[in-house]
Amino acid sequence: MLDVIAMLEDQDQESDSNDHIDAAGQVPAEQDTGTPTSSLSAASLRQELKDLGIEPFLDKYIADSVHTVRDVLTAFGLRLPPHFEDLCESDIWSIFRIYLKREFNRRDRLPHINCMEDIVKILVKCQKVIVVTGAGISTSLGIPDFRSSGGIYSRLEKYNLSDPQELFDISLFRQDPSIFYDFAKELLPEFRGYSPTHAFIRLLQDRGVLLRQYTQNIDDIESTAGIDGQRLMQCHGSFKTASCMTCRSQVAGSALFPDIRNGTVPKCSICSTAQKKLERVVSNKRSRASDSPKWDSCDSIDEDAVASFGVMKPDITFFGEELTSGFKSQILEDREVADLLICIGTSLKVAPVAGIPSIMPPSVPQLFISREPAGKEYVFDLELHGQCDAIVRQLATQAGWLAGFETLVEGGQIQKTF
Ligand code: CNA
Repeated sequence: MLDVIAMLEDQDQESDSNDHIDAAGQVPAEQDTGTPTSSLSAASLRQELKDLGIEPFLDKYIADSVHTVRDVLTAFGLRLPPHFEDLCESDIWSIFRIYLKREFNRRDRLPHINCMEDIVKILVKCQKVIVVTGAGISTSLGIPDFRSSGGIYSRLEKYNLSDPQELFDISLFRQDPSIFYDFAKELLPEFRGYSPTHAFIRLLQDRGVLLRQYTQNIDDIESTAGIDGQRLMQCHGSFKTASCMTCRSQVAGSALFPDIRNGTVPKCSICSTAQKKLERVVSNKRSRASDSPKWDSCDSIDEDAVASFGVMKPDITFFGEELTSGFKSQILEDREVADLLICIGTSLKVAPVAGIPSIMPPSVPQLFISREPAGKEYVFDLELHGQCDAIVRQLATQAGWLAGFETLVEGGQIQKTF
């Protein structure tokens, strides 16, 4: 249903101030010019919703029967996409209620944060910073992100996937691991180094103010940058280790790198010696070998398990797999003590990391740094748009930390191929 709301918002071509409902709760009649005559902006409506609460707001604007739900949605600056025009009133009601609930719960921007100087004042004083990172902090190292134009999702035509996320779908991997390994090389760093943005996060750690970095990245560059394992939550796992799909034995991720770079499917050294045994098990699925090793102890083996038999998989979390253990309890603990949230280089499209900003206490300042704006569902106190490496350099400069920052950046440039 939230996607439906996003669709409504995508239709919102105009700014908040263009659609109005008047102070007495009247949706003004459109004049011949089509321009609303009212004086109360969508922003004021939102404020009123927060002040009154959902039910009294509905009492005021809907229960009078003067306005329809569609009127009020329009006044909020939302347009129904053409293919929604046929929805019945009860469906529109459901969408409207979800929208109101979300608006009601949306945090308010902190009024004292309006520019970089304001956030720097907070940065130099704060003690417990949560940094949420995404693929954008590694693009300057030549690792493409997912969703930018030119990112990985834009290059997947040849795989005929209905959704680019399928590339990281565990079911597809089980069916045909070669699809993943055909492109996985793109995600491996070419050399051991880290970006200035990684250096900035390390600087926060060195200054003793990094509470935790929650990274969605799987490239494990945080380790190269020296982020302490206790301060790091690799929410989607990483290439640091890899496990066999069948016997679960674990190896260092770098053992797979030659295969990944060649685009070949890496195999488990333990299971590959047992290939003949597998063939026997497959031909007689119900049979059990008397010496029953771990990998054939089930009653039947399905075709996907056969396709991925003995295949090594980096310990990154695919869609359909459990998230890194401890994420939920850790973020709930951290939110209680954090005094600043910085999100860098992420489109905030993947749950549950995308939900971190909304679960922070509203009084904790929130900064967003990325090439593109955060979605409309987010309310950051400040968004700084552009190359994150340049923006964090500016922040370090204004905070008076430039020397320490540059030293760390230099350390990241040592190019050593794997
Ligand atoms: P995404 O959805 O591709 O978004 C990345 C965001 O970063 C985009 O909004 C870009 O505009 C922005 N961006 C790109 N480059 C820069 C830059 N130099 N400066 C500032 N902003 C920039 O990726 P997310 O991380 O949000 O999505 C989560 C996915 C991506 C996770 O599951 C990851 O595992 C996955 N991923 C990781 C890597 C990696 O580990 N390096 C690479 C590609 C994808």
